[in-house]
Amino acid sequence: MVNRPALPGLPTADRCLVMGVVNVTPDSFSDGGKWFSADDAIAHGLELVAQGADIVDVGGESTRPGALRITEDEELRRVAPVVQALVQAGVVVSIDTMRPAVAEFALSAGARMVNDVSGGQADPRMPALIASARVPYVVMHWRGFSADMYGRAVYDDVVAEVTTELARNVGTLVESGIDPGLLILDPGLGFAKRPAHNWAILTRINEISQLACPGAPFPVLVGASRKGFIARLLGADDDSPRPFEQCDDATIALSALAAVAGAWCVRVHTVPGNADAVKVAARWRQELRQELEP
Ligand code: PMM
Repeated sequence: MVNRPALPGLPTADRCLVMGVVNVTPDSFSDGGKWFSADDAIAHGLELVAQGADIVDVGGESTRPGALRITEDEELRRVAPVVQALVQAGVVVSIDTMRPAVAEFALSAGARMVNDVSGGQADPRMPALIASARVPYVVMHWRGFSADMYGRAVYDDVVAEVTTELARNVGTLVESGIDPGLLILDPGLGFAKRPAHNWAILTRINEISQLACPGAPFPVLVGASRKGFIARLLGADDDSPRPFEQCDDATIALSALAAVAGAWCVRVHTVPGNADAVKVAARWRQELRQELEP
């Protein structure tokens, strides 16, 4: 099953896309502080593109578990120069924000898509902005802000509940006037999810895509890169998780698996190995298709 619609303003390819992450934050989950100055963040975004990223996702607010929110002014101060410079350099920029004012600024500066980890639930003004801007919009599965998200990581059947909750949210967004053809779904790996929940979801990406609502099948974005469930899997015998920056090879393995399973895009912190992985996956899928043809 291929979910690679042409989304306005975004690149198309006969493979899963690669979204490189630029976190302009002092405290992000896995790379906090590394690209906190605008100059470092811009240079990093350009490097990701040179290495093969199709899209660069710029975010100013950390969503690591337990993170407290920053002000809108601070978020804008962090991302504005980075978005502007990357757009001017011709980069396809995605803005990672839950705030309509930040999204609006980034879009006016030339960003092509909005990646909202709350899927419009953090700020009720976001859906109206997206409806009028008519840009691709990432709707991630989200149960609440990072400060206390693990308290909400309770599921009987995680895939059924994630798909039901995403479908409900998609319904609300479409009622607000958003074209369902512009929606990209994301299961929200690590967001109010324990390791076992993330693994269950990863093996059933297709069910996220095939949500029972108008617009399906949806393109699916997978953000597994350097997440804690990988660090736990690869941890030492004493149960200590492996450091995040040593989880990049496993992230590459997951990118290949997600791409073979039909993911539209993988969101990653390092690009070269992931860019290779999605090409390998595309070739794999081509072979599978040929086998199916009479
Ligand atoms: N994860 C993070 C931030 N933004 N956006 C989407 N769509 N999906 C994700 O999984 C996601 C995201 C947190 O990871 P980071 O702070 O290490 O970038």
